[in-house]
Amino acid sequence: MLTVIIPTYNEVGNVAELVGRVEAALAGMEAEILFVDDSTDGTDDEARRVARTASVPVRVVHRDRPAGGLGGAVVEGFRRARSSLCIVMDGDLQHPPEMIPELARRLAADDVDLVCASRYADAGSATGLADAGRRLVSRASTAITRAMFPLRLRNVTDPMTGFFAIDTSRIDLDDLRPRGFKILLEIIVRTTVRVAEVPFDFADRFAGDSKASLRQGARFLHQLALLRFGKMSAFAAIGALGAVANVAIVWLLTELGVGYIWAAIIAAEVTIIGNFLLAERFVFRDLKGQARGFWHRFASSFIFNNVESAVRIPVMALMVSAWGMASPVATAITLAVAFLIRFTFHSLVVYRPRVEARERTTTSA
Ligand SMILES: Nc1nc2c(ncn2[C@@H]2O[C@H](COP(=O)(O)OP(=O)(O)O)[C@@H](O)[C@H]2O)c(=O)[nH]1
Ligand SMILES: [Mg+2]
Repeated sequence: MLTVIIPTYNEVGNVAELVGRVEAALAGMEAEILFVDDSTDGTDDEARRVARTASVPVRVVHRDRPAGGLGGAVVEGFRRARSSLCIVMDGDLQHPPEMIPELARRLAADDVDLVCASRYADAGSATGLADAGRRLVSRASTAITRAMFPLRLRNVTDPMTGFFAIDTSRIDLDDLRPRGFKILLEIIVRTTVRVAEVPFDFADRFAGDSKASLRQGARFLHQLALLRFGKMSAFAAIGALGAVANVAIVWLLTELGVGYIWAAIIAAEVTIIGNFLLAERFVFRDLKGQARGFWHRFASSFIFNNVESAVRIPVMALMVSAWGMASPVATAITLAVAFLIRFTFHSLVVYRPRVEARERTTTSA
């Protein structure tokens, strides 16, 4: 038995086509389709209408008070499903229903509890993301998220995908705090599921408009902050300490009669090295074992930080002179962006596991 859970919010133009393709994909399987609907456009009535002629059971749960948005709808679907084997997919046909049998088959092999359909695994693609801007946002937020959870997400290339198969008997639904769009991330980070991936091509929407928005983006950042404050804030604290040390060293050296330029260079390099050693000890301790050797890590971190400072200062100057931005604002923005890039680089590149280490853990997170 398999339950296909489809969260919907105003997808009235997609329901008939979707059910048609899902039922074709489910041919020969014992399965049901479960819509968890928060719409105001009659998607639920349309689903009930289509259900009458469908060849698989179609149930519709309409939530009058939609708690937790999309993530809340998915968890509601888990609770109401007749089967603990569930497939979650979007209601706009961006997730090809023809992949359902493959996901179900992979889940049935009992070495995994969760199978993600990935846009970013080797043969997958994300061309259905509306424009270059959305693609960039998706790529960047995926990289930052993977940087924040390098161990859990080691083998998960697309933690934001909404297309996955899961055995819900392997997780405790009460552990989840769904909010907004990213329920899969919530599951992977808050539970201890064994994860596998299959690639897929993210298609264009069949009908209607995307509900992703800046507001969803803000919720997502909030969710990330709640899920993991640890690593990133420790890294930030070390960075702040480094900034203070930098100023102190410049002061001390100039007091001792060293020229300002030399004092600044020495202070910068000393802080870069100091920050690296502190981050090794306090932030990335758990990743050291599987990463490359000390001198490799040191060299990549050292080079990165030097390039980063060399680039950051002219960029800041440009923002002030060419765009007329106030210099404290320009400084704050470049520092914030540089911080995110630096953290992502360290987590994903400097402490990247060696190939053998990665292969040893292909299915567990
Ligand atoms: N039940 C429910 N479904 C939602 C909500 N927001 C979005 N969805 C559904 O989640 C799926 C993905 O949303 P979509 O707008 O396509 O996001 P995008 O693919 O990232 O552009 C679609 O099936 C939406 O109808 C919500 O608040 N409640
Ligand atoms: Mg969509």
